[in-house]
Amino acid sequence: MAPRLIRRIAHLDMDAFYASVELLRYPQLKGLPVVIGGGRRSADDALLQAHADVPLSKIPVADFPRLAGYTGRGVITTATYAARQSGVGSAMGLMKAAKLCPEAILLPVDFVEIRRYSRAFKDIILEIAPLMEDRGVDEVYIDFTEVPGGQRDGGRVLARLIQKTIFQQTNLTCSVGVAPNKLLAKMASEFNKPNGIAIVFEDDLQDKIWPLACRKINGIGPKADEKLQGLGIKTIGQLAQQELGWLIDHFGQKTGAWLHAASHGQDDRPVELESEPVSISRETTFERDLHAVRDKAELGAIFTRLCEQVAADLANKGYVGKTIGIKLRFDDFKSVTRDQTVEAYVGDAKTIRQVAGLCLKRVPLTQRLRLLGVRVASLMRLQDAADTTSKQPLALLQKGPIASESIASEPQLFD
Ligand code: TTP
Ligand code: MG
Ligand code: MG
Repeated sequence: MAPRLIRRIAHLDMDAFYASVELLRYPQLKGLPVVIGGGRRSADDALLQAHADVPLSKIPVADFPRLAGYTGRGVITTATYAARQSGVGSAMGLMKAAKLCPEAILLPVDFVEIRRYSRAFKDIILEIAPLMEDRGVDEVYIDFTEVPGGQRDGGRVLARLIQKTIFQQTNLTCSVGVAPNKLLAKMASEFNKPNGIAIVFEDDLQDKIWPLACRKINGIGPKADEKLQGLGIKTIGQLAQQELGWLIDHFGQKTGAWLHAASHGQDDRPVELESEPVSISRETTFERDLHAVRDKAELGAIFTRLCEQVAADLANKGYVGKTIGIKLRFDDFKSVTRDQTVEAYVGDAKTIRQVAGLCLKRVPLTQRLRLLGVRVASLMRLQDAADTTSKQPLALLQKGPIASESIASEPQLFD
């Protein structure tokens, strides 16, 4: 008989993620205090310009901008572990950090690179363990229960395989916690950071979880923590000693019951699979109905803004698309949609605006409009598209359906 499977859930979190991604292009900074934060500054541009003739990895360490003397309102998004030794970390003001660690190197965030590596490490995990829940830019939950190696040594064997494969393919390190549920796995992934693995079983509750501060429970924020402290409860163990009824009296039915369960390490939330979006769209209902001719300027500006928002959403989620469409609702509440499929995958606001503009020409615009929407569908991940897309996304524009004469003679919006 096959051995009974016990529920094993992993939480994987990349180490000093934004900073580690920068170190991939500047490996000479490895082991040094580096903080990421603020916008791109003249100092960053100057660095690149002054060394335009050498590879990034050859820029001398001495030439990088330092925190010392920083003035401004920027905050740290993250810091390397070397910098954390000086007490700096996420969300701290850069000016304060400059006092604690003036020699730290200060670099801006490169969101395009961040998204690329975020997608890359998740794709690597999916190849090995398909039950993955995306929890943001640098972390995921993975259901190890039925994956080969997921039970061996409490999940350590599979955790090590994933960790090693991510490192081999990206040069990035991560930390993994494997536990009976998401709640405990999330805590465990921090136990041995960076580049660590921690295994937690139900029986470890008292030794490994109860001594921790209540704040370590994902879901207990600063406010709840303050209230707990006010009631004399500092650790998860102290929380676990409270009667359920007492917790409900102080925190209400829902939160009280949750605090009770969490302090006892109970959590039965499933790992929810990533679902691929079918389309990405934005629409807006106007404050007053707008007319294609009389309100042309206002409508044009709204149309452009919608296209920019869709382009930003696509970029944030890491997609490009081939089918661009519009939706209109008239003052009598009738709606129409038009779309057009182009040859190459696109994602930039300008191209979306151009193609959506062509779609709009196919609609008679004699009635007032209540709503305008822009949608991009037939999506592909940016990363996959980069390999297949030709570099001439605009050749397509001639290929779409041409507005008929009668429609073309109607008022034209947004040419
Ligand atoms: P975290 O996983 O919280 O931190 P981290 O990956 O930098 O470091 P650790 O090794 O402790 O996991 O956050 C992931 C990224 O999210 C981080 O690299 C930068 C960004 N971030 C912010 O922009 N602001 C913040 O306040 C935090 C906490 C993170
Ligand atoms: Mg992290
Ligand atoms: Mg994280």
